[in-house]
Amino acid sequence: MSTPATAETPQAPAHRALISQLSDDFSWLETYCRQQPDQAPHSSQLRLAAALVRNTVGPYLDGQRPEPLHTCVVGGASAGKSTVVNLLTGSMTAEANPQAGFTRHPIAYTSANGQIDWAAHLSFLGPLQRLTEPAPSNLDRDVYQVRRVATDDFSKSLLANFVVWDCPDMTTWAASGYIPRLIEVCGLSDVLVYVASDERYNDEVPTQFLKLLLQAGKPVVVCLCKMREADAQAFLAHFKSAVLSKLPGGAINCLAIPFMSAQELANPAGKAAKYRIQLLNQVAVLGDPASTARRRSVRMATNFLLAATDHLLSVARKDLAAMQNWQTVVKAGQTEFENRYRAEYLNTEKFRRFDEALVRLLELLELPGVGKIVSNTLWVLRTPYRLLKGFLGKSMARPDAPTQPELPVLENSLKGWLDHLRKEAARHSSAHPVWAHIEKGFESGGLEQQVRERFQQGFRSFQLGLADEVERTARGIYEELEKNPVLLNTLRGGKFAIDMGAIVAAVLTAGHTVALDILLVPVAAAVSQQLVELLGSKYVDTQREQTRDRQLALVQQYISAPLADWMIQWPATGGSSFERLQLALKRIPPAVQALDQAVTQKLGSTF
Ligand SMILES: Nc1nc2c(ncn2[C@@H]2O[C@H](COP(=O)(O)OP(=O)(O)OP(=O)(O)O)[C@@H](O)[C@H]2O)c(=O)[nH]1
Ligand SMILES: [Mg+2]
Repeated sequence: MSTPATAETPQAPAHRALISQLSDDFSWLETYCRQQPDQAPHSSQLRLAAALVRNTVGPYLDGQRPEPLHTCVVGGASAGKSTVVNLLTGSMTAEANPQAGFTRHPIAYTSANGQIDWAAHLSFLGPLQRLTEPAPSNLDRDVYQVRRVATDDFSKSLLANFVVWDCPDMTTWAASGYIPRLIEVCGLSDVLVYVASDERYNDEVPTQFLKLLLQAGKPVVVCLCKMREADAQAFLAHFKSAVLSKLPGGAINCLAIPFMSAQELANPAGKAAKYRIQLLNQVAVLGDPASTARRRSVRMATNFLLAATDHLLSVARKDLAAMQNWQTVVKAGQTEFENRYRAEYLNTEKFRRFDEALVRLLELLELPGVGKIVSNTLWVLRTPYRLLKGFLGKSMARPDAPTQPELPVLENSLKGWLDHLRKEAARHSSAHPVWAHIEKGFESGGLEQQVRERFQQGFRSFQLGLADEVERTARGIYEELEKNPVLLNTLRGGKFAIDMGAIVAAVLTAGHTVALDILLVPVAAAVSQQLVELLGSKYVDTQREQTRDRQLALVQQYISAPLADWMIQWPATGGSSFERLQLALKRIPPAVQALDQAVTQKLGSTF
């Protein structure tokens, strides 16, 4: 069944950008992972993810038609893969060879007159280059080749719909170098043929590989080879119970191809036909109709990506934990820096301007005009109080603790912060490369110098921000009142009422004793004044304290917070691998979601 090529949709470029970014990010993580000795299985999964994106999902979203489907023959070294490929194509073109690990790069077999425009798709098979000249299958390079085969009646029916891929193994000592080639083609495949021989059917590495393919939702046909014909059924049953039953489910068909004679091997389309036909049928049924098979491949690919994203990104878990630790240490240093600034500078700073503001505030509360006479009278009455207060103030006041200058306090606090970070970096440097990178930054990378420069910039901005903050707040104390005559008059009236109330109370208390009046009235005037001053200074002190808080907030805003943010990000900047890592980690989850949505939209309701 054939589906016409879909005209390119207007969204295609957006899909392409998404596909290329996502496969790049997975590929970068794969390379990153390969550098870490304990992460080898993980790198295979990442490679499969990248391969699914660029070889299955990308072409589908670009409107590539489903035919031909791709079937890939995989398995351990010498399992009989190339032999099975020959059965599938009905020819002897795949080099079966007793040397284990003979096939070294993927080779596609297509019918003599088959289209090969599928290979022209952008980023097809990622880094694998297509060979333009024929080469033997043991050529060990990041390449693939396409071979055309003459078809007989049976293979015509298969090769009309399928490209058959012969793949390298994953089990020889050399395989670690070319496993990525194998996985790249697996990402492309719509149907997999997994080959295992009677001797090595239960080996750990190929079984793990089969598991990965099943997890990715690939339909798999298992071909068990080389056993004695009489043992075939028992062997199949044993493989199912010993191997398959422990693996995640999947569309699996299982068949046996007993040990063939040399004549059968040499004539796959004729003498080996009885084995061949059942194999062809099993593969063909999984690809019928092709459009359904391809849609299933695409759906399974995005399902796998969605389900596996967290696990795929867990390669970076240790790195993230180290970055997190660094962040915690930097933040703790920031708090310490701010506490020192508060204790050593802000708490010792008197903000004298507020004392002047208090004087102005009290002056304002005096009555103007006719009231001035009353005010002056009260002023005279309070003379003894003023003199006494002045005397007591002078004799009791303790000398002010000298205020430390602000910049040196900040510089010392910064020094303490940086010293602590340097020590922590040295302490953890052997635990993780992020810390080693930071230690190197301190030792030779000019990290400290850069922090100091940023501090100076921040300090300048802080001073600008602060410029008349204190002055403005202090002035605000009386200016607000000046601008609000109703409130001002109410307060003045209130103060006057307190003064008068106090005096009247004094006169009433003294009765007709003039001498007592002369004593009590100034005392009452003084008490009422003391009360007003107390309220005024309380208000001004609150403003002073709030100014301290505001100043600390400004230090945070202009100096400590930007410095902390910059230092936290530092390991992930300047083109370091941690920068690329963070970028990949940030972009992959939303990209997988977007890809899934695009696929869901295009697939419609059937999948
Ligand atoms: N006589 C006989 N030999 C077989 C049979 N199946 C495979 N062989 C031989 O076993 C050897 C390995 O088979 P291949 O098909 O090359 O195996 P492969 O999995 O492609 O091996 P690599 O590419 O090296 O990983 C070859 O010499 C085959 O001729 C069989 O049924 N009968
Ligand atoms: Mg081979």
